[in-house]
Amino acid sequence: MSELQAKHLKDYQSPAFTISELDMLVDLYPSKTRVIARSQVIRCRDNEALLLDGEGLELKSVKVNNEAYPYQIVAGQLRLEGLPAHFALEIETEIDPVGNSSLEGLYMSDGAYCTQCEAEGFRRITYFPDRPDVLAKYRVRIEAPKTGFPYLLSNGNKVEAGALDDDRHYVVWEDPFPKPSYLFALVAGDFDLLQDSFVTQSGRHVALEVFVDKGNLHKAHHAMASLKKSMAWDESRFGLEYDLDIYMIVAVDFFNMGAMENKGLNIFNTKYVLADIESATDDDFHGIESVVGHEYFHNWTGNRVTCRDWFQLSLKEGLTVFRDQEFSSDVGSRAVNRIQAIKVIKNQQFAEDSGPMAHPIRPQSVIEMNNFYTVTVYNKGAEVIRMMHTLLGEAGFQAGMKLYFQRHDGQAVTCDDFVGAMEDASGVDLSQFRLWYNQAGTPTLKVSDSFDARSGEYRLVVLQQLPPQAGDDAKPMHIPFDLELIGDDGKSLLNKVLDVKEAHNEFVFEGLSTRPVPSLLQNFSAPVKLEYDFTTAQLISLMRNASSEVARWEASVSLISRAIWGNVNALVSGGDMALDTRVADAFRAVLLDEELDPQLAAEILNIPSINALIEQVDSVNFDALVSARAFVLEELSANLEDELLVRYRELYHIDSAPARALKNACLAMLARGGLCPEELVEKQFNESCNMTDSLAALGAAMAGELDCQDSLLERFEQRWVDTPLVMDKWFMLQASRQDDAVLGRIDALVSHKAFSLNNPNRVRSLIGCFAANNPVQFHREDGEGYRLLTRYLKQLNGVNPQVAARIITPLIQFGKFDEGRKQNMKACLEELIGMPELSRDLYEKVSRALSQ
Ligand code: B3K
Ligand code: ZN
Repeated sequence: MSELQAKHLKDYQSPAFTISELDMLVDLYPSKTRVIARSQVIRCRDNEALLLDGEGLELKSVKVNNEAYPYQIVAGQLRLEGLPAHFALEIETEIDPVGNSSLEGLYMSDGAYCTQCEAEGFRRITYFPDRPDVLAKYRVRIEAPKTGFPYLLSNGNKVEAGALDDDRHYVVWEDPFPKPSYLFALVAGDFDLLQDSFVTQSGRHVALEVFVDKGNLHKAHHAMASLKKSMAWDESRFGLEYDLDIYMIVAVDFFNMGAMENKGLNIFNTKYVLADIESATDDDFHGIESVVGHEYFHNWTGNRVTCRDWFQLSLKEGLTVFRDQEFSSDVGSRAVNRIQAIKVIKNQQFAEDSGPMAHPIRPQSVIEMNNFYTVTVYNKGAEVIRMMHTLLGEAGFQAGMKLYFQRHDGQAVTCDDFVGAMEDASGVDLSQFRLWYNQAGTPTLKVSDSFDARSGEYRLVVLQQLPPQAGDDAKPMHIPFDLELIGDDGKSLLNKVLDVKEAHNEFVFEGLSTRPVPSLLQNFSAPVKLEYDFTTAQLISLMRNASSEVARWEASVSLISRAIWGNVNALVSGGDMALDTRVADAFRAVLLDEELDPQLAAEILNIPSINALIEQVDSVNFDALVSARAFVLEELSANLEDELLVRYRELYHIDSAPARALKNACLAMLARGGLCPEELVEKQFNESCNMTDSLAALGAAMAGELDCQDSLLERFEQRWVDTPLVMDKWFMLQASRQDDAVLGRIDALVSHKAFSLNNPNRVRSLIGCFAANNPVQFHREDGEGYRLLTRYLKQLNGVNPQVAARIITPLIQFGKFDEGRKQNMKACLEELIGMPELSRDLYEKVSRALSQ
């Protein structure tokens, strides 16, 4: 049980020994790879034993200064005592890459060797102080057969290569930058290679290389273009240049997450590299650009300055997500990117904040670190950085970044160090703001207002309420509150960021002739919930007149959400459902507005999902919600049918991503209303030469339950059965089907030749997507949806615990559901917790859920 014990931030101790240099030999064999690690070790504190982490290793020998040395293995760690102040340590271990289905440490992906070391995977390669505050210089020699493994890659620069006996060869890599073990990478395999180069602003020539599976070279160009764009953007916006002579990206099919920023050698999930117009959607292209950017930006925020300990993960992740969001916004639509980021917070992060895994962006205790690569640490973390940007302004923020690098380049530091640099460079007091790092949960702002026509005074009262997750001694936070006041004539009267710092705040605005419409928390200026009793007329006015496009979208979400909740109430009280014609008219105006960015119009027409709606309330009548949402969609669709068809036809032939987005949003709305003509869908499917349109047609056929849906699904499958990333889309469509037969179909698809429980992308597409994106069937009253997920979680627990723990999320977030569903979910969790070999990953989540 000792390994199930939590580690606490308050117990952090600096390392007793550090490693200045590591010289490694990795002699690759499928199930008996030999690793010899020679470290230069320096003692930092006297009278302490050297403790090295290790997991699943076969230890062959331990030497100190070339002599065999006594050791013990205590709780999985290698323990050496009585060591000198400075010595050479040599450890030989043997590992089994083929048998490694967890995809952590060294493993095989489709015949190639590759590694994943963050957070604690290096300990599966050799015994080592596997913690981010031990920074060493690496020299790595890789040996492998020439056949099948012509490319042998690691971090830094290639310094030596040559032939060996038995058709084997070797390459030696040296990374001049000291790094923590989590940034180590190794790849050996046969690939197609796309080469290019980049000249940095100071004139350094950098070789750029993208390695992909054989036959996929034509799908690597967008990733390469995205890399060059990212490098140029980081120079122009942040003044940051690349620092090695080579930057490599390798795409592998078996990968637990999106990508990994290993120094000089990024390893990517193929999903975030491979794309061409036929097989990838516009969203896929956008995703690739943003992930390539994200990993590249880590070179400074993460690699040059890294985390002292894993509790500080948001130091690099929140900041790097902020940077990738800014990149996407500078090179694309700022409003649409902001809307997408807001949706992640409201639909997923708020759910995490109110569920059993709630944690501050700097968690205080952790059992399995991989469980904390969360929307809270990443996306709320990015919102916290964004708030600092709002408070300091771009110039102040950039001054803070500069000071941060001046002070900490080459170091492993804390979130406090980052805030300290921001504070010192800008002179802005961030002492209260620091609470964002400590307090979990989502604060609520309750806003009310009054207007005195005689004095022309408008008064805004903002009450700040802290959630229970913030703890008993929670204190009010510093919340930047962006406000616009809009006059009767639709003109902007004031645009300002207010500082909300107290539990009770009042703001008075003078000299107004009429009562203004307030646009509150514009641009989602803080990750908080907002309560204000908007009238329908106010929301419609905001949809039309708010100067922020994001605020116009927010108003549309509030308007349609209220219509849905109104109908939920009608259903519950036995009344009739109805849709206010003003609501339909407001959406009609969006469709008719030729000035509006079509992508923004598409966002407005994409009515909030069931899961998004659930996040707006504390408890839900699920069945009534499903019916009310379907009713509102049908009404809206019927009301707007003519305009939807006209807009659809106008956009049909326009070859641009924004036009496709709006066209397909029109199609989807028609389909959900049962008003989508079959021939329209078939025509689009037949004529489409891009994945965006093909998939949208297929989705419409399924949403409208058209007769052609099965034949289209079959044709799609036949065409793409050998293209795994496209089959993922097909699995997702299958998993999202709302009819009762979906459960049986999922069980059958697990035996499909394109499916494998060992491949995380496949698992996420079929099983993960079912749980996360098919609420109607997942939350079936009879509990069969929960039981289906549980069956696969039990299998995955032994195969890949990290992926299992990721897709369990909807099963532990039961707090808002009725007693019957809660009991069904809990029964599944009880079954899991009773498993004999339950992984740390699942144990942490399941036990937290059950003790809620
Ligand atoms: N740093 C990696 C994530 C590692 C996840 C380990 N479970 C990718 C990223 O955030 O850029
Ligand atoms: Zn990252």
